[in-house]
Amino acid sequence: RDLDLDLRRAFAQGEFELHYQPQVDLRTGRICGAEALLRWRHPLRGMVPAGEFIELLTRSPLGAEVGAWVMQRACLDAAQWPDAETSVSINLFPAQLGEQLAAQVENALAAAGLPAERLELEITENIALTQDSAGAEALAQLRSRGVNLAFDDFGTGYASLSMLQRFRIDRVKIDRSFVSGMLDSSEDAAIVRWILMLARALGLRVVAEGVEQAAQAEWLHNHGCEEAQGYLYARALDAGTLLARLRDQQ
Ligand code: G
Ligand code: G
Ligand code: MN
Ligand code: NA
Repeated sequence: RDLDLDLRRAFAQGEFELHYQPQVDLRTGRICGAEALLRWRHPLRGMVPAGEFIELLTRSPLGAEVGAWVMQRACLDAAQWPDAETSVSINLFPAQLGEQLAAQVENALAAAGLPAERLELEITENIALTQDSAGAEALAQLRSRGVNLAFDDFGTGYASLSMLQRFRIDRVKIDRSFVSGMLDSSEDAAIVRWILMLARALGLRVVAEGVEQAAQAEWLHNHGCEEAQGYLYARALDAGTLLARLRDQQ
């Protein structure tokens, strides 16, 4: 069975969906943003676990097409959200990073009528290190237009610090491996405290990923972290469910 072919067919048949995991303001408990996460609803197999296809898309040229669709879909969905402050975050595929990225993002924003400030692009070190300079330029250009840039999985890479030197960004996402260990391991706690300090010194916002327990949220809040994302608040929700939640908190 050729999974790559399966993916092409699935994409062509509209089996991909975007779900959204809320990001919560730790002071108020309100949803202030959401990360778009790709889901595959197979007609026979049901929901295919992300681990079985996203890694493959990441290495496939199909990633460029799926990534462009994600961009459009996420901007259209976010334009429906009732609070004009709620941001949407998108994970970029490596194949999206090139000079065409700026036009792709501008077109998606324009088609949806979404202000650039409401969009955040998440990049991993993996992506940033393999990219060409045209991709880096496109990111810088988009940022000067108001689009936000975030480092995903911050702290897990080999070059987290030099990444901060090379890219102007707005926010870091503390990887969930640190958050999950934080209350039991003094090393993990020290790393999280250090990321928060570093971010403050650099004027970056921070969101902690993988928050599953109220005690973790409280610890993060007490240490100056503004936002959190994780199963404590919600898993990724389908677009309709997220919209209903956002309306409820209006
Ligand atoms: O959603 P989890 O739900 O299991 O996602 C697994 C991995 O897939 C994460 O690392 C996440 O960043 C990545 N991922 C999910 N959706 C997308 C997407 O739309 N684009 C890219 N590039 N990665 C995604
Ligand atoms: O790599 P990225 O950060 O984009 O990955 C997001 C992934 O993290 C998705 O697979 C999502 O389902 C998963 N995730 C989100 N919240 C939690 C959580 O609280 N605990 C765990 N274990 N995984 C989470
Ligand atoms: Mn992410
Ligand atoms: Na992450």
